[in-house]
Amino acid sequence: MHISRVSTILTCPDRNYLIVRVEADTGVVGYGDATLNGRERPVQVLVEEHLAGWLEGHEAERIEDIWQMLFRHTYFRGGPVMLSALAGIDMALWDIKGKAHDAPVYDLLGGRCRDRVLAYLHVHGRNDEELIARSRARMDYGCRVLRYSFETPDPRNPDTVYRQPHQDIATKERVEVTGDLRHAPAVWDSEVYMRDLIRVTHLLRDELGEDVGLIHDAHERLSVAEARQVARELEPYHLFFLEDPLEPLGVGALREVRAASATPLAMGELYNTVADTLPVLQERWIDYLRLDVTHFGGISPARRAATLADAYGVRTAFHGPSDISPLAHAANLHLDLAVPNFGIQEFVEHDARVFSVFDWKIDMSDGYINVPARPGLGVDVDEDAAARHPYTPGYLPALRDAMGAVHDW
Ligand code: GCO
Ligand code: MG
Repeated sequence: MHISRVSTILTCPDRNYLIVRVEADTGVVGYGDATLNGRERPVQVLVEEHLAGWLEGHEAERIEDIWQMLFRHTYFRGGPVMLSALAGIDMALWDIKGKAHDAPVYDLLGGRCRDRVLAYLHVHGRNDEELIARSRARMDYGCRVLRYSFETPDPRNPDTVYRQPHQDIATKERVEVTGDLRHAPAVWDSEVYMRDLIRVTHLLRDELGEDVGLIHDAHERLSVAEARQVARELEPYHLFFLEDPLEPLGVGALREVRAASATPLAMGELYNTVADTLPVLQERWIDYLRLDVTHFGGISPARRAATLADAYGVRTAFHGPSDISPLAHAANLHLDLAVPNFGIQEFVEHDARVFSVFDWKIDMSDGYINVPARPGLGVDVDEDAAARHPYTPGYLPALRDAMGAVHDW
């Protein structure tokens, strides 16, 4: 079975998704996700103009060989654009292999280590009442672990609200989809946020009790001193984990956050290569590795990194936001079933419009996802529907502090 054609589909049923489509000479078609939020077009050009031609004629089942060739051949390797392109190709090849052998990808990865997948959803509140009510609704739905975010009015300036990024679809106010960088940026004050974080976490524990796992994403907005303080002050509320207390390149400083507190830490959604994960694993600075399968080059390297993490007692918590498509979410779930050191799966529900393009239904009950036993990744793409939703440029918002200086978003 040889690759006969590689192409891309860029579609915006709700937000932008870049799909890589690989066709084999047997007629089997595989799809993979190559979406890089806000930078979709460079990835598309890379796949179509630089990689597709080389792939055509290659044996479709030699996934690792193809991956190594594409990764190393550039010489100037790495980075999110390159690795997202590779991820789209890698996922599509796993999809083809699964369809050709009539097997779900998790079976090709060694088979299921578990029957179902523990997942967490986002919950966002514009005020305390809403956050508590929405958390209770999630718990009534069966959720065992919640990732909470909230809004804090500036005590000195009531017109200003500090809020964390979130993708709580039900609020219909996702902070992560804006127009473009020319729009007035949001403002940020870490001191006000930190004070409120401790207050809100205390409130949630009080109101929701001990039987729900709590996750908070600091989204790389803190300094080392701030991260240390927050991790320590959150300790009494025993979070499931505190996510991204520091920006990824500042990993060395994680040692200090680790030393300051027993709060479990999670990191990894901005890593692109296995080598990026080494310091945090080797030093055991994190408890959960949060790779984004689409920005990490796909299923093949994510599997390698998970194996490495296992050796250091670190579990997986793959990134599952709505800015990657159901194809990537499916890839996550196949890995979740197959890796021994699975921890938890982030799961942001897509807007209903997304399913007009991606035919995929998962069943979540009692806080766990049951993965359908369909061949390949198990997601069908309606290419005509995709064509009806053309690409619409969109970017993440920008953040500035009270002095007008750029702040990590
Ligand atoms: C998360 C993430 C996302 C990112 C988004 C950026 O933990 O889910 O932080 O929400 O902000 O993927 O495009
Ligand atoms: Mg995050």
